[in-house]
Amino acid sequence: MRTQRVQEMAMVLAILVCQLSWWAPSFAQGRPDIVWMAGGHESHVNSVAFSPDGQYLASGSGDSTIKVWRVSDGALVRTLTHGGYVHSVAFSPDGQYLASSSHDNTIKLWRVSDGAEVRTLTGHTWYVYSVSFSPDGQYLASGSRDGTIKLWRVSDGALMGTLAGHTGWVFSVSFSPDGQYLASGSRDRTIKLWWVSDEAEVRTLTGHTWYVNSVAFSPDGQYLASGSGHYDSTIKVWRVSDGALVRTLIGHTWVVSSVAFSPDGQYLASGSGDRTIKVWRVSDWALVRTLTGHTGSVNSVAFSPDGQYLASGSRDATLRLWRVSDGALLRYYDQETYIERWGVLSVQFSPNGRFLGYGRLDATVVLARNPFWREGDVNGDGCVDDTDLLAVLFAFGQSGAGLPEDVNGDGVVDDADLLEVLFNFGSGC
Ligand SMILES: [Ca+2]
Ligand SMILES: [Ca+2]
Repeated sequence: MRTQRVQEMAMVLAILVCQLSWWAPSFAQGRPDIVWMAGGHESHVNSVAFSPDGQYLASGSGDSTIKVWRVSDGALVRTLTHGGYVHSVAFSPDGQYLASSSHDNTIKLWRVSDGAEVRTLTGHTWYVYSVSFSPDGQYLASGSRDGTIKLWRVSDGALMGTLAGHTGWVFSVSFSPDGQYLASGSRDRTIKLWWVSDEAEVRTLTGHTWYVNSVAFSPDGQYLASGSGHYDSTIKVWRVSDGALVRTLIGHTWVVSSVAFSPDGQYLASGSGDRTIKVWRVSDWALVRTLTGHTGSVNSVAFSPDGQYLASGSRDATLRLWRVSDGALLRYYDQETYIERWGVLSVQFSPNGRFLGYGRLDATVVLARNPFWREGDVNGDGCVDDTDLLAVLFAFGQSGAGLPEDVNGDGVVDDADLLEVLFNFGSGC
């Protein structure tokens, strides 16, 4: 059946290639394209995360719950009650689990398929700020206000080790792309690098003169970037192999709240309390662009999976979408119920770049369409090609809400989606 379909479609492709004229997307600025807005939380939304298959968006809130939303229509799939203020949420790489960290000093692990609470990880003695899965999904790391990082085995919840040494709150933890290292940023003004295999400290990176709010590894694992608080306001770039300070990136005039590398590793973006986003070139660490326009602190920045766009969420209650190549502001998603600087706290692109999800201080979760997503780019690499065609063929006949291969979003992967891919074939490549 499928083989016959493939043959039929190959014929259609041949006909289409003869008939198609070049299709060029329009990049004109236009109306925000909000797919849905959901207001079920009772307190601010601190953290949002897409499931790896792009079907769900999870939101963690100060109301002590996590809500799981269906991306396709904004339906509330389930509400998970943690029991304390929820700081962060993260999906496991295989999409089976959702982890949440809370002010009740615990981490909870939930099964995505039925919302069952798989286990509660206890041991921290103060708020758990951040939680992160290792790239292979075997481990979970948690950073706490108690000054420690704990490493847990996902399969049985065993505590593999407590990484002690920081003398201040641990704000953020991150695994290196190869899963060998764990980095932690602390209020004690240092970053520590740890071996995951034996839970030992590799080294302490010193030099920041104020709190280290965020850390991020470059996609190739070579560098670690750290963003610091307002009496420092710099980003430092470290070489992971020997801990050498590669560069101090100077320019922000207030707290650096978030740092993010582009997926292709060419750029580093930083969001700041000085209301700007800065884009740095990794090859020479030059400041290539300062994105201005926000009228409040920038809380969160995220690159699109194809690396061409940057989304920023701010305390000014807007979400902005920028083009990396020239710094143009392309979209401006305003909050219609503007009251007392109800800001955007967390923003994420869906795994294939089709959507933007963000959580706001006014308890709302928003899903917006990325207007520059290339129709038919199933895997989100910015190019519509064989890979996307194969993905649709492979998923042919599947039905369900929010399947990434369901290009036209009608709930079934069929001829229509194949045609969409064929119609846009070659776009962006
Ligand atoms: Ca693609
Ligand atoms: Ca479809």
